[in-house]
Amino acid sequence: MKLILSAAATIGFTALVSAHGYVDNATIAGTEYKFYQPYQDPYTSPTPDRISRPIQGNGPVEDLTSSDIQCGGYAAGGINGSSPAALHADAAAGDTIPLAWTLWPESHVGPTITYMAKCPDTGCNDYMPGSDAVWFKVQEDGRDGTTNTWGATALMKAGGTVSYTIPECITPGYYLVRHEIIALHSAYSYPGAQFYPGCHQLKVSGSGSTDPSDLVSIPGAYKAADAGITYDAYQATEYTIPGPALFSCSGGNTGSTSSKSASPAASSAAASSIAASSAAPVSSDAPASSATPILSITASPIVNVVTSTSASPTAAAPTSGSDTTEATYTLETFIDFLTEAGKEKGLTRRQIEGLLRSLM
Ligand SMILES: *[C@@H]1O[C@H](CO)[C@@H](O)[C@H](O)[C@H]1NC(C)=O
Ligand SMILES: *[C@@H]1O[C@H](CO)[C@@H](O)[C@H](O)[C@H]1NC(C)=O
Ligand SMILES: [Cu+2]
Repeated sequence: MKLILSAAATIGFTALVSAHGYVDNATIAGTEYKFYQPYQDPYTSPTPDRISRPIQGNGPVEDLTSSDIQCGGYAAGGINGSSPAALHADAAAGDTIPLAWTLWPESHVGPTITYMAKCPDTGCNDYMPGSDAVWFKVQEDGRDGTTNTWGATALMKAGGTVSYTIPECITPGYYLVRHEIIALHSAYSYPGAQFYPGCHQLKVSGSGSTDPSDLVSIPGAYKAADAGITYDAYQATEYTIPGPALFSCSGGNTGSTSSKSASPAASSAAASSIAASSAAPVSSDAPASSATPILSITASPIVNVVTSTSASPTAAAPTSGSDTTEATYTLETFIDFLTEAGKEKGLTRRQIEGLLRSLM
């Protein structure tokens, strides 16, 4: 896709990439831990010691078979999976741990899921699970029936958290926790589901003696054809959370906790603020007959695509209306739109973000 953006410098790449989210911090046994900060830690010397493993930006992983799906990473860019963190957070079996995400985009509906894996007795800080089956699921929160309330909904307003509980019965020791959101707004075909995983390290105390069985590997636990991976989120159909059954100390199917709030309204307010827009022409290698869309980008961030005829973009736009000549995107959904369009050309989302970055 050839893309020309001019006068787009009104927004910086930071605005672009901070459109997703990541776990900013967690309060564990009364102590606040800042998590890995993808836009600060790599540029800070010395690198801050964290309990959480590095993530590469906050873009999604889309390949289920990639090592990136374990704890983050950027295999295509030469970073094969994540790497151990320096610290462990002390916690007790039975503790509930709230994970505070940065504001999550409203379009990115989907479940939250959390796994744990036992690390060697020497700790997690030189441990990479690789393809070993070591993971058990401790938290999952999918869709509330056929409503628009999802596990991720609580994170769509400032201050939202997702909590998991360390199973009370597990053997004390070091554990790696893998927590993710799966965004399903483009999941109607595979690849399409977007995974946002991250891992942190715990030292768990307690008197339990259970070592969970039926462990899974990650990658491996999810398949493209799973009902929870290829799923049309725009239909009112029940959702099946992918992966293994939730581990429970009683052997039953309980133990999931997640705070969920009723109102998903927050981010549209942000979207309708600030209007420092600047018009910028965009051309693509779509058929020459199609109208040149005009892009106006505001700091909100909002992208307006206005076409002078009713010619529609090559991929489904997030807004509907066949005669519409103007589509409003958040920057986020605009990138999703470009990614969708770029798929035909074999472009990945990362390449598109990189392309936009190089133009700004
Ligand atoms: C990258 O990770 C995969 C596992 O996902 C592994 O098979 C492969 O050997 C790794 N490559 C390197 C260069 O470490
Ligand atoms: C934790 O992260 C949330 C979400 O980004 C933020 O609102 C909150 O201020 C953070 N807390 C601390 C103590 O940094
Ligand atoms: Cu996205």
